[in-house]
Amino acid sequence: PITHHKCRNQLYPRGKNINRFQVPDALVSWKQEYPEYKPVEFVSDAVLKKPVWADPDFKNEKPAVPPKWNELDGNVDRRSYLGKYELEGGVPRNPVGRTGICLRGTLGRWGPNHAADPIVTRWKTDKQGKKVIDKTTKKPILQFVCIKRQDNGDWAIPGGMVDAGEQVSTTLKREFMEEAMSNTSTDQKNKVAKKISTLFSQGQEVYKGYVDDPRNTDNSWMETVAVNFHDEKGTNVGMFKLHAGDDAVGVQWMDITGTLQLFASHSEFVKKVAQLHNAHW
Ligand code: RP5
Ligand code: MG
Ligand code: MG
Repeated sequence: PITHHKCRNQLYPRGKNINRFQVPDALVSWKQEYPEYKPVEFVSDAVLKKPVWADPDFKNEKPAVPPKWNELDGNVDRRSYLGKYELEGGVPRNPVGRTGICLRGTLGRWGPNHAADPIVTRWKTDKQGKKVIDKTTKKPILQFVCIKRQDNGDWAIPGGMVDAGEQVSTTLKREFMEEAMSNTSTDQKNKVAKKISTLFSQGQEVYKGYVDDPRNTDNSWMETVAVNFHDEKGTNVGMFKLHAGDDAVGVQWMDITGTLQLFASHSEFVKKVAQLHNAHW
């Protein structure tokens, strides 16, 4: 069974000293009785302002049109990749288990919040253009486009939220351009757009499901589709200048190794990419 760690037992991100209720490993699952469990209630100011990307307060307000849980609700996808989730007090319950925080935290949607993660790779090469082989595993080393997140300084895949009604394929490309190639000059734009379209037309899905994201709560959680776009010859995006933008404050081609420490469950997704290409890990 899947479990979560990064959304437990620590300060809630972007909150004002919101400490999660302690949940020991053995009591994560809802199947275990935990009578003392009292999750801390938290909704961020940004969510309380009712921006377009957030749901109404379904717990306290009775909207004229009730949400369609576990369904495609208008253009909001309330379906989970983990199957049908349960409701508790009229709102979804995190299928992976307790997090020590309830309500939505900083997430906009009750239930699944859908994201997409583009993992753009090339081979690491030396000055002569030859693949660099790792000394211990004797396997070639892959590099991926990695961004530094503004919110907590973690290195991460340049992913982002799927907007209401947006196709996942659109999110993948849009987030990559926003976070990793933000200031492509106008004279470069057409050339870049063409190349990026070619690269992004042949992705390989490596993961679809729950993300162990530090923002998850008992009622709201992240799910993603992670897709690999590989520039085999390094002649596509491998040649472009990267530039951090939007909520990214840094960007670089990062070597893929087993020691990578990335945001949320991103190391797990990147590992799958290494395996897919029989590369060093
Ligand atoms: C993670 O949060 C996903 O894997 C994705 O990378 C990211 C989306 O959130 P923002 O980058 O928009 O904050 O759970
Ligand atoms: Mg973004
Ligand atoms: Mg992002």
